[in-house]
Amino acid sequence: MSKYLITGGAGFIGSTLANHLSSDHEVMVIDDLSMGDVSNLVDRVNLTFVEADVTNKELMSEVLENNEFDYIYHLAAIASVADSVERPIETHQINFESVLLLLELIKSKQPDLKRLVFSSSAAVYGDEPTLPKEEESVIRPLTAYAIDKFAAEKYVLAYSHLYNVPTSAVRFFNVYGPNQNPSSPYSGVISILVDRLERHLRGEEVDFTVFGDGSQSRDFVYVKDVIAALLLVGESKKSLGEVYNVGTGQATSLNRLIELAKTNVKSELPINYQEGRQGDIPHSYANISKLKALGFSGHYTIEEGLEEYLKNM
Ligand code: UD2
Repeated sequence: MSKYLITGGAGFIGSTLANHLSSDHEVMVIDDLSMGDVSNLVDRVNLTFVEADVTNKELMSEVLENNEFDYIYHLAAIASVADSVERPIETHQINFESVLLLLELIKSKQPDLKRLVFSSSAAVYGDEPTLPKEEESVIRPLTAYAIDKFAAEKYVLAYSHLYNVPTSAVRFFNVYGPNQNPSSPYSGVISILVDRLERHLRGEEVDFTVFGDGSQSRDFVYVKDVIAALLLVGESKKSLGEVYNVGTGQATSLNRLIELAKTNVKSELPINYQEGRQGDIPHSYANISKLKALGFSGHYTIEEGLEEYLKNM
């Protein structure tokens, strides 16, 4: 039995990881519930929930002083790019300063930590058009969110060679699956689509808005594959001090996604095409060779992931 700390552990990816681990391991979740929800956490036997903000120095210091963790997954963040543009100072405190604080606390209080895994984002690649995105591709972070993620990622990896703090980082592409909050217009497109499908099937008069002509494409990766990647990166020796793309290596257009989802649940949900979003990138997908070289093999194509997700709708 290992001991895990998961920051942002009541959020979408964090709670999926916490629920997966807490059947066999001891898990502590820290979350301020700004995006997450305690109801996402199912197993409470091996799980301790602490409602707190990761920028709270006293609290974080106490947690790291009084526990010996084997693994720390830092998933807490302002996850919305739009929010980061609205609130750059708060974003910087949460998405960057909390990481530096955590690194310093680990350096002084967690000598036996096996790994810190930091969640970065495909946003770091920005609008650089070369595809697929490789870890060594040109980085062109364009928003407060992307700049903080990239800077934090660099710090995390630097602590590995500067101070021997065992770290790794992952760059998530477009993660989807149960428990993703669809409430903001900037929530993941699949969570919004599934919410509209659910409501339409219940008889509500709703439609789904496509920004642009729907030809834009993304690398949509199912959350269960993301959990497998997070565990692999955390446990592998080779991943020490390294960053990994986490995606499927395949791009799917929004139009294809809508067609798949509608066919799957036999829905006639109306689609409303509007002008494209400012700053939207046309295409994005990952080269995942580096992750595969660690032994990763994704189990879910977009068809399989969507089918499983919609089954539990
Ligand atoms: C993703 C990340 C974002 C950042 C960015 C970097 C998510 C949720 N967001 O943004 O945090 O890392 O990548 O490139 O993973 N769309 C619609 N209708 C809707 C919602 C979205 O048409 O109701 C479109 C949107 O304009 C975009 C596509 O769907 O073209 C995907 O949108 P998204 O917000 O899910 O993800 P993305 O790639 O823009």
